[in-house]
Amino acid sequence: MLKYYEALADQIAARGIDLGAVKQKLHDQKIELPSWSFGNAGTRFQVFSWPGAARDIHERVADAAFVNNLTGVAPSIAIHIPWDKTEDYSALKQEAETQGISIGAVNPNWFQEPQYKLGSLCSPDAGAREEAIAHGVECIEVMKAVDGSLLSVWLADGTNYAGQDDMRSRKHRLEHGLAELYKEIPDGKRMLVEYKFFEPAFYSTDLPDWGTSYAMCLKLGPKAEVLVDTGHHAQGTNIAQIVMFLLDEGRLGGFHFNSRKYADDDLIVGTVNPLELFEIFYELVRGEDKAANVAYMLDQNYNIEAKIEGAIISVINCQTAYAKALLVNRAKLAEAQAAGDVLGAHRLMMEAYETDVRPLLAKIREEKGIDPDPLAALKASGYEKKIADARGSSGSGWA
Ligand code: RM4
Ligand code: MN
Ligand code: MN
Repeated sequence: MLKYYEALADQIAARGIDLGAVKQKLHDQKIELPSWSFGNAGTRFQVFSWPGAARDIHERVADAAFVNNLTGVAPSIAIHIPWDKTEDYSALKQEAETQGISIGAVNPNWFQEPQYKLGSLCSPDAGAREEAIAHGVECIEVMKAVDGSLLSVWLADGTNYAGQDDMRSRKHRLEHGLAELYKEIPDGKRMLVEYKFFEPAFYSTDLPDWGTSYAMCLKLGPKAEVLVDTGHHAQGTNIAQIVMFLLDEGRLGGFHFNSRKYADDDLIVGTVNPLELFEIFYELVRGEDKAANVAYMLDQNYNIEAKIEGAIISVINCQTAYAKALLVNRAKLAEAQAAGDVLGAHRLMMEAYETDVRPLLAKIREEKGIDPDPLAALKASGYEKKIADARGSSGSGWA
């Protein structure tokens, strides 16, 4: 790939794009890996065992660090509590740091305990609500101990039948529960509020869409921002427009990237609809400084595919979409838009999207001092065989 770099550089310059600025942005890009993607996972039909799947948080950290070493742009790992529960969180922070990564977002788990059958923060059961708040506070303590800056809130709360619970009361319980957690968020740290339009509840979801999350964040205060999980939208939703709106309002906290064909499939980002991912990254580029604090996280599982390879491809797909978005000539685009040149404007977007940026990404890696081809480096490393031999096939799933 590297041998094609000069030709690409000429092509980019001829389009009036500042290649040095593009490269700087690509050098600075960061994608956070989810700890849960390194263990065994599956659907509600079956969890498949994968040789070498991580068995605990220590192995998940090692795998994430390995992916960071090969890609150069994945320097943190998100954790899910209690899946990643450990005795000593400052030791965990140290352990990650010695391997060159940090602990990122802390994700409370409000959906796997029996008391959460009817919900967590929104449950009709006051005891369940109290436990849910206590768990959130515990996770904020974990966030402090690992020196993370994000509490990532996703609730499985909702109802399955009309009349099952009073939706208005649930809204009030949600406001109360979130406010109790918000009080505990230290200055300089943030609470990201995720939404999902269905599943596991199917009649109503207490935080069903970005607008509801946004309304909650406005009530809570400036440390609360919306988290966009790309898998959590109805067919046809324009996610790029949601990204634009939240950025412009200063309330886009971050992403959970994945791909979906139908539902919350958690497939590898950029595989089902790479054009949509490009459109999202274009809005992030367009947002300029307003996108400075956005957290880019993956939320995926590799169920039938190789996990380390899946993580590397996910990171590369995010780099690819970002690189292409950086190649849009925005000055020309603005001219075409102002002139009402509908298809001229569209072609400027597509010209960037259709550019083969692989030589550029290879060049960035070379400049970072890593192998220009991370997948070849993975094969050459023997890492997959090493972990398969050491760990066997008993890696923990959603424990
Ligand atoms: C949910 C949501 C959350 C994730 C869980 C495991 O659908 O995307 O972010 O933590 O799945
Ligand atoms: Mn998510
Ligand atoms: Mn999801």
